[in-house]
Amino acid sequence: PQSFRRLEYRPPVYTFDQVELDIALDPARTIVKSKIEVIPGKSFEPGAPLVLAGQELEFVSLRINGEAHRHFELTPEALTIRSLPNEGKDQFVLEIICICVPEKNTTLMGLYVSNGNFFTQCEAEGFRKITYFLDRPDVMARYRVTLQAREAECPVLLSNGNLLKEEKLPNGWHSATWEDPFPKPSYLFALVAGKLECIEETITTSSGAKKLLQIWVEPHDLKKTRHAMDSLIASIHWDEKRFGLELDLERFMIVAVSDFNMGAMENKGLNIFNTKFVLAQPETATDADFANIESVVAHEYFHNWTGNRVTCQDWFQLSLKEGLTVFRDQEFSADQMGSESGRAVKRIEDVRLLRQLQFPEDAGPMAHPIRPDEYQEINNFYTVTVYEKGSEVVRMYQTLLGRDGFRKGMDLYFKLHDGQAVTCDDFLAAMADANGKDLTQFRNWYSQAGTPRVKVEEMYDPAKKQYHLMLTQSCAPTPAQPEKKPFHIPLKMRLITSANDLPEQLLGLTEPTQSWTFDNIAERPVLSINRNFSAPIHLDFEQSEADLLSLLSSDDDPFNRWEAGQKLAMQMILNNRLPDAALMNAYRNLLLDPELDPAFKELALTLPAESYLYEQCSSVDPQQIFTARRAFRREIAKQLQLEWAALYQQNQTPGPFKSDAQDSGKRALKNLALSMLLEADPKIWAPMAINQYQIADNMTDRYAAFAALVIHGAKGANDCLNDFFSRFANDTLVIDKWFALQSSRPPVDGLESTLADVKRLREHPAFKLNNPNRARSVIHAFCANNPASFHQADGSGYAFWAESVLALDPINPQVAARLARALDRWRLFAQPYQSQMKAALERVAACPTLSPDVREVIGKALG
Ligand code: B3K
Ligand code: ZN
Repeated sequence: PQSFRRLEYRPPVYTFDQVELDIALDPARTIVKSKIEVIPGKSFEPGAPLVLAGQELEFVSLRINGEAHRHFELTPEALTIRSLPNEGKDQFVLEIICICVPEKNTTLMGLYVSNGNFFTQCEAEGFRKITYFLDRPDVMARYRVTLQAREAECPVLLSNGNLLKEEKLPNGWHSATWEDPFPKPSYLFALVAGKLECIEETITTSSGAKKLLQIWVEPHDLKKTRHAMDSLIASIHWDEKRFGLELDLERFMIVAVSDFNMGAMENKGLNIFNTKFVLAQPETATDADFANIESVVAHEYFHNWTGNRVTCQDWFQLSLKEGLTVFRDQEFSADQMGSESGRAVKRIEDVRLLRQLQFPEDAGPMAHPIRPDEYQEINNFYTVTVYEKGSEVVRMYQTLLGRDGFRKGMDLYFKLHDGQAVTCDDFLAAMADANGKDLTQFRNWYSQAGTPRVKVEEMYDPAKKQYHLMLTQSCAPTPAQPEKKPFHIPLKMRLITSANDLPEQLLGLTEPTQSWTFDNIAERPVLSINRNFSAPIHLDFEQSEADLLSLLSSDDDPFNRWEAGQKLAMQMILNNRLPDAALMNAYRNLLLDPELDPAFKELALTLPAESYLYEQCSSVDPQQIFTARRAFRREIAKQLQLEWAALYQQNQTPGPFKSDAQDSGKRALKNLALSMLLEADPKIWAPMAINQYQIADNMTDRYAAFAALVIHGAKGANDCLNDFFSRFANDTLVIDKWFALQSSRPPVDGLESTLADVKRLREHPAFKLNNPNRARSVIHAFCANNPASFHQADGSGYAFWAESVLALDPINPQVAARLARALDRWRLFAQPYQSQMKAALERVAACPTLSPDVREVIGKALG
């Protein structure tokens, strides 16, 4: 398979200035005419051919400076044009006509049809499926786009930028012309056409300019757009306030589409979203959905500066825009929580996700630095490493430089690079230069994969009243990186004593081993280190249970308070122990503490995920871990049954539904209490869950009750399943939840296996393999979110996985490749699981027609 390497980057030979597109939309035969001003690029040499990327296109004609041109070659991937006027030294005008077939396009890259409407997805390399082009992010051009379609079928015609004109054409056709004043790479191009309606608002931005905001959806979804609009407005104001960044277009549009490979896409002025991240009403969306919508809307909006105004030189630099934009959306969401404890809750959620998903990636066969050096298929590198670890790396700049220093770095970055396609080095240099800091060693975070480990050793000398701390860092080998250089690791720490008078400090761990001595420490302190998760590392610290309990009950850093509880639970679960009296007491006190945020209590009483527990083992027995974790949970459920019952009553949220941090935190705790009660005794508590299911006025409560019944195999679960389906039969996103809940149900004694259910669900009339959300709600939910059902000793889960990857791949390689990742960590598992997984991987590898996407994932897993 072909690999692309970061160090092989060459600037473009030619580049584009002005691009005119004329697109006549027809599902069976869309005619694309382009007229492009071509000029020499940075690597230009006289006589060099112009090589344009193109895929799955029917070529019609080529003209240069108005004349038919015959000197070209066509392959399935490229159009190579030779004998350019004056050896290409002068600007010339290239005109190409080609045809594509949107209705046949199931990959959802390029131009495709969803529910009868047209949409595009061009990042990373989808534009080449629309026309022949220099489809690379360092070619930035100005676009003027005319869309034509039959008015009856496509009354709405949208593209990037500002609307210039609309015209009636003969035979029931019409057209709209859009112009984007900002130069952009092709991956930010978008068009949307069809029967859509919008809500709109006009806002005034910081400079006093009026801007039109629109959210376009299918007509029946209009009533579900308010929350997305509020989120957009809040994002616009936040970016002005926190970073001084203003919306630069007269109009900003969001469009929702139900067939979409990922969450959303930041096309300039025309963001296209998976419906899942736009549509919400209390009756149909959970608190988690509301929060996700807010953060994805913010994320795509923030890309307007971090990604669009300043873009990436090449795809190896993806984290330049993604890590930074995730950091920005995390900070935004934290601020939206409205309190310090809310910010901590958001931080815990983000770290939990990082450790559940990114740590395994960083320890597996697909491990790569946040700036990868090699890829076969770029779509495989939109990873939790590039995004979430990338965000942690950006956060470390802020930790090292302070908020003001970070802002100075951002200001310099925009001052130097607005309108350019740049690299991660440029970002680092802006941060360093704006603050007069040497960040040379910090670069290792960009070049080295793997999660660093920091070993903590401490010693207290009561005679000298000295505390000694020794930190040792290491990082396990990852593919192509046997040896690692030391990282610059910022560690927030505090020594906690009964006087409670020592301040928080920031330690910079830069050497392999480093020691610190703290004087005048009156008594043996309890160490609180890596506070607020200041660095994305593993801590190897054999802290006593007594110290962990003390942190759990009183660390003033909420993250480490939570972390102490997680560590205690993790150690006990992995040692097959049940919670002891001391831990139970700590849990009880925490739950009863009136000062603590309900959302924090919910997080503190939620056990570490199985996927995180796996990473602590050298040989994983998934059934054993499931059983130990479940027994541990049941013990907490049973011993605190009275407390759970009280919390259930105390955390009701009467009055009209609000998706704010306070109410959603209460609902989270109340619904954890409900689930714990069913864990303790489904017979007694099922009626309360059924009642909640029936009277709920919002999806959070209805779904939580439903899920608790299904997960605990309670009586009444089946009635709920039937009721839920018929109640929401017309709401695709809610039906996705119905599928996903059944596929992610862990094993229940006395019930048939979840795999049997999943196989039935695949035959359900409402199941569609072509629709990514629906496919994910059944297949990915089972293979990636239901470890105890998936990892069966007889390999039946893995066989289902292999069949599903092979079935999805010819339809949609990106969705298939995502699923293929589910077996990444096969080498970590004990027998017989390991051999069974290997056999399933080999079965997929044997397919001769695999997409490059799946081929890369499977090849690296077996490699
Ligand atoms: N930039 C897009 C992701 C595109 C994925 C292409 N396979 C969404 C985002 O990160 O905002
Ligand atoms: Zn992004």
